[in-house]
Amino acid sequence: MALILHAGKSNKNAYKALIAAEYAGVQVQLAPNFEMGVSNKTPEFLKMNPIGKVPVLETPEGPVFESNAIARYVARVKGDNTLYGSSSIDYGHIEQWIDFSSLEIDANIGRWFAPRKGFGPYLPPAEEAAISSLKRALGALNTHLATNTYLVGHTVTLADIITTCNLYLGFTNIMIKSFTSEFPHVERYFWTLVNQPNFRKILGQVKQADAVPPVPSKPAQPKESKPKAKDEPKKEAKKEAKKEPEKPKVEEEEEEAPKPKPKNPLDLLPPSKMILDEWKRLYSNTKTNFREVAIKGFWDMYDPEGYSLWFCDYKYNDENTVSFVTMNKVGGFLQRMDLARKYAFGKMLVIGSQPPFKVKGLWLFRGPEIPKFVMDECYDMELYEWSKVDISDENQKERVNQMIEDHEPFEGESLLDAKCFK
Ligand SMILES: N[C@@H](CCC(=O)N[C@@H](CS)C(=O)NCC(=O)O)C(=O)O
Repeated sequence: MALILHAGKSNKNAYKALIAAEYAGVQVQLAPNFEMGVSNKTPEFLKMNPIGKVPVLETPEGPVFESNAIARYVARVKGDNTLYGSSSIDYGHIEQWIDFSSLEIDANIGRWFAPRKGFGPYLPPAEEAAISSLKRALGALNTHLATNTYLVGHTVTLADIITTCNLYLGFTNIMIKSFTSEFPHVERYFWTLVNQPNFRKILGQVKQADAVPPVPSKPAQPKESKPKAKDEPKKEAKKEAKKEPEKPKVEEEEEEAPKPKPKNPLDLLPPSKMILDEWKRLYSNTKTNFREVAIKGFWDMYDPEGYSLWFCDYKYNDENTVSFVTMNKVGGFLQRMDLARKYAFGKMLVIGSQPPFKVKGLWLFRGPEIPKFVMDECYDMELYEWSKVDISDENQKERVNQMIEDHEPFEGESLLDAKCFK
């Protein structure tokens, strides 16, 4: 019989238990017709959680409240999984990261986000303190993840589930790319985890926030700083506005009428004789004699004035210890490159028969450089070393050919996977 979880459909605290349930093979169902602010105020609900907060899990042995406790219960109810690791020290570390992500990450994201959404007073120094504590925590997490794929051991544990759900709130609401790019290992970790099938089933496709929510139009004043003299509050408000940290540029813009979308600068480049779609069609339709037809066709079409070719090499190959995680990581990269589909073609190879696997790729971009918007908007770009292909060098040209045709062996090794972006 399924356990009943009382929560709305988009509650990141409920996601913890729902994802844990997927890993643990436990049936958990959201209570039908749950309505936040109504269902959690009824006498029946208050019997389950006297302070009326969600989520609450109904079990045959009685209710459990507090989302971490619920997720722990779900992870353990059958007791035949590794969500809690396989030794006492794993268990200790899993609990350590659960507390860390709840107290140092989730709490500070909440202190930053909630006042901007109008839940509680907006106080610039408090926001500054929350952001600074959050950065300290993300810095520590980033250092740990520089040499670890998961928080504990070599598989997903409850610590990853709870940490990812906590990061999810930040990534989807307030931690925009320019903020998270300071923590590349956290970014890699987050996108890898949310793209695991058991996470994806619950979270769907995750999209990073592209703007920090603006400051509420009437910032609340702290009760203690109530003005004595008539003209003091204005001065205070002005001073605080000056001190405001990380003021999002979007704030002022959001008030204005929408501007027409500027053209992508790549559309303003001089026309090229190379038609990218023609190359993509040739690549897709060539089933035999690939060298003679597709590769030859590529070089016949290639326009070094209008396009450039780039090799990329993953900087953290030592982390690629699990084949499916490595392949998912590359899959995630290609999904995020969707924004460049009109201007790029790519091949990504996962190389080797044993871990750690190497990830290398070849990209064709419109224009003489890697487009700036790709660098700015696709965080994966920073995870690779990029070098421009010198097409006057026959060895480099041959390497391009081998990457396009998934040549095996590649640089003496077999291919675990080859993905194409077209
Ligand atoms: N520490 C609790 C936090 C629960 C919580 O704050 N829930 C919010 C919704 S996400 C809520 O029920 N708010 C309604 C209220 O405060 O009355 C947990 O992890 O379950």
